[in-house]
Amino acid sequence: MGVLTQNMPHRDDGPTRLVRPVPAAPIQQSSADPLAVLPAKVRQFVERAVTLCQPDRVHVCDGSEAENAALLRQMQAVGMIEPLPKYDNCWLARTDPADVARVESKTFIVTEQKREAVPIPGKGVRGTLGNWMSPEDLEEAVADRFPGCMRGRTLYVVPFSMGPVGSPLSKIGIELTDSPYVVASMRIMTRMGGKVLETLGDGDFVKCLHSVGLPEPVTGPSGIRWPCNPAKTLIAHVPERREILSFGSGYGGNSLLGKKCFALRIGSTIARREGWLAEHMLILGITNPAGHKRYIAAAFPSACGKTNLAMLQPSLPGYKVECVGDDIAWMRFDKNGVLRAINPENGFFGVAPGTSSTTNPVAMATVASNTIFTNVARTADGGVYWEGLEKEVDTSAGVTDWQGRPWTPGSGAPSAHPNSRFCAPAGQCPIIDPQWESAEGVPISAILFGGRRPEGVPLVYEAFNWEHGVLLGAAMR
Ligand code: SAT
Ligand code: MN
Repeated sequence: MGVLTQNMPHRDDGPTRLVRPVPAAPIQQSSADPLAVLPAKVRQFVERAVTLCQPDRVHVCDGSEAENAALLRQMQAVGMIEPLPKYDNCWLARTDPADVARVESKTFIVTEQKREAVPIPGKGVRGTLGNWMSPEDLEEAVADRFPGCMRGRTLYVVPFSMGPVGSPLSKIGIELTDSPYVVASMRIMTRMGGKVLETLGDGDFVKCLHSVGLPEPVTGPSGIRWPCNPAKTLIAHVPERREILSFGSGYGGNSLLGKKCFALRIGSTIARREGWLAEHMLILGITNPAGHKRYIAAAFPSACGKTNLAMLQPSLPGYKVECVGDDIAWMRFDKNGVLRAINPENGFFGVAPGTSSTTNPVAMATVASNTIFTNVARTADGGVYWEGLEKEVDTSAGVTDWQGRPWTPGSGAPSAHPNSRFCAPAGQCPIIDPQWESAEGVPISAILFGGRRPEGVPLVYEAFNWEHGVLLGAAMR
């Protein structure tokens, strides 16, 4: 246990390299000791990761505009991202075709006892609710992957808050990553930077270690543009120590560790201890024609339309919907017994295909600036394109598909990867709820459960009361 709290063996190829601050050119950091700004516990965590992963440089992220601009420039220089001049400060990343989605089969919960992590099915039945790994197996897996894995790269220290910085419901994490794409994305998806360190002080935090798993030097265009190591991908969680270890993938929930790994998986174990709930739910406010407003939460699996529902424009006259969050809800009962929810995230990491001015004009407005697109197609005039935009984007000047190849409509293959994404700041959403950053959370009046059930159940049905609702929710597949 405690893979991050003890020194791991590493390949012996001479004396341990000194950690140098990042050279002046890409990113400026004034102090000769880049770790001087870190609280003692964070510093210890970073030093152990440096010993294990052997990065060439360490950079502590302050979250500033200047830092972000430098990172973007640096990624552009190596071809990891390209600008989308049709919009304001929007970028396109194309990943390795083998690294395009979250991989649940390689995602593990590490506990002493298997039954603490996953249900144990009867004989002959294959369990489908998560994967378990023993602490001993994790230690072996880490020793097989992490030693020296950041050679030639920069280790970025990313302090982030899930929930508004300093709010009593918020929690702090520190992600150490060797991917600048992860840093830029975490800056959108979480509250990230120096203010988080100040708020943290001596406090405890969730320890997140991420590596693309491909030390330099690498060869081949894909390895330089999008380093990853699909054969060795592993995403492991140790609830007891509040640790997350992610190796080999740079994509979405595999690498932006504040999202699924922290806000849902580690979050739900913290929540169980502290008496609250971490749920895969959107949160929205509905105002009826009489001006009465209610908030609801809704749970659907990934890529089922949570983002579209969270940004709904009602066709019923006189109704108004406002968005609090599109993916994750942290909920607890207040002292009056009212269930209250916050969105711990700071941005939307939504599926691009199918999003259009018809299906979700609010999302289209949200992603028009300061957005990182991943694996969408690109038009010749520097705009984005994906399946669902046929009626509103002129493709006559040419389209480049998500793998960088020329694409023509009707060619059979999709132009954008089906799991291509936009990563956009929530504050830019035109219908963001005025209470979306409220410290105590919004009161929840109902919970919707949804999924892909084309047959066997009615399209829509309603529970008689909360108790019946618990039964229906628990009986869903
Ligand atoms: O790739 S993510 O896990 O971040 C998105 C999702 O599956 O909801
Ligand atoms: Mn999700």
